[in-house]
Amino acid sequence: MEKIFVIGLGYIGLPTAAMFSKAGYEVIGYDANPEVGKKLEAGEDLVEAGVQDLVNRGLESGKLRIVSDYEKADVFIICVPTPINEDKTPNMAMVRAAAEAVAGVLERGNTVVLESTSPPGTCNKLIAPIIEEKTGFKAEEDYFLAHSPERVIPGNIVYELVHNERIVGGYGEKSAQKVKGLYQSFVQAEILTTDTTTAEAAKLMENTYRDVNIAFANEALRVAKDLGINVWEMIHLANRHPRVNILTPGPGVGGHCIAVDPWFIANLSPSAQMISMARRTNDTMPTYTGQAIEGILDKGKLAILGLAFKANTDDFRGSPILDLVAYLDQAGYDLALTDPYGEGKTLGGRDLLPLEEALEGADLLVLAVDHKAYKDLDFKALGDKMAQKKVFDTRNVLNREDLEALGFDYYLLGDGRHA
Ligand code: SAJ
Repeated sequence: MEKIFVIGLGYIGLPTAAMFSKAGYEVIGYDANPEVGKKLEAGEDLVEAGVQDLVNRGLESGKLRIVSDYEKADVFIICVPTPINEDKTPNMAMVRAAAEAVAGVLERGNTVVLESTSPPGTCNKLIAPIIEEKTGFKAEEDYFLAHSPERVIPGNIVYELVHNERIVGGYGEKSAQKVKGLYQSFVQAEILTTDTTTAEAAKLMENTYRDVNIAFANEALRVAKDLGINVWEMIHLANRHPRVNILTPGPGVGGHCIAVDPWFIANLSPSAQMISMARRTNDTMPTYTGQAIEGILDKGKLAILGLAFKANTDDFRGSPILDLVAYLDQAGYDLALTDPYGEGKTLGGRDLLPLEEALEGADLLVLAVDHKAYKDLDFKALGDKMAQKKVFDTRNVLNREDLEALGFDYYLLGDGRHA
């Protein structure tokens, strides 16, 4: 069985490595940050539960091992981050470094797969030339090269790795078929083959599609405000049409995918105006939400519940709630932050507090992320701790009647009155 070398042990690289080891391959994991390997060996959990179980099983069986330097293998899978720079251009430094390092150990007949979400042209115009310059090898002739974008949703990674359809874009047909065969070892859904650039663009368009649709929901929120009507009711009714499915408005769009990838397309095609407009609309939402809070309470202590970039994740990278916190900081509020996934963390310049402590003496509870843990809060007990019983629900997940029965003033983002 072939030996697979996975570069980048983040939220995609680790599960991918673990999946291949479960399928029987000998898998070697490498991360430029030596702490990752040390933490895994020390038994620390780095990824969501289902993934961590798979990783632990791989490590215990010896089929998965973590190394601190590049070594020879049959297949190299690049899963490094592709963030954006301040000016919204893609930062390809980590892909470039990985390609250079792979070129240092690559042998004729090996396979190179790029999983990282990347601007169209990355395989053909960045990776292939780096490898050719260093080794003289030509893609498709001397080694196989393909892009197979990850498509899994944080929170359900193991299931989606196996059950989502997968795209494999080959430098040529031989590369596409070779890499399709690899992923068939654990993917149970169809694997669709194409060329590298089409695969790169398709992945970006998937996330851009979602971003544009969320921006539409956030614009609906503003329309509802101008009309003085409740956006949630309006969307609920519109969505009863068989061909309408408006997404959910909220305090912002974050993470390292949806809020980033559309820029890769917008940069390439300045004529694609809707894409950058949608990005900007979504980026205004933390400020919009902060202004709504100012309309409810002009000063005092705010308890912010939820800091993660979305519900039920411990991922705080690029969270729009951190932008909201920065806005509220500037506006002079006293802030107490809490998140069930952030125990012991320092975010937004503050140590995260246990829930009850954050609520102590608060004038307004801001439900910022709809974590499952917040569905069954004991509002009676929490309200007793607060200085004023006021709650601002930015996700439309709390029950107005129940809260009002407990003596709370209930405010809702998108109710047409407050925001
Ligand atoms: N959000 C809204 N309203 C919505 C849906 C989401 O405000 O209706 C916000 C979330 O709160 C979050 C952000 O958008 O801040 C992004 O969350 P998400 O659940 O839409 O997406 P991600 O970033 O967790 O994962 C996406 C997925 N892409 C698509 O659904 C097209 C996933 O399949 C990709 O693999 C992932 O990006 C990636 O890695 O590219």
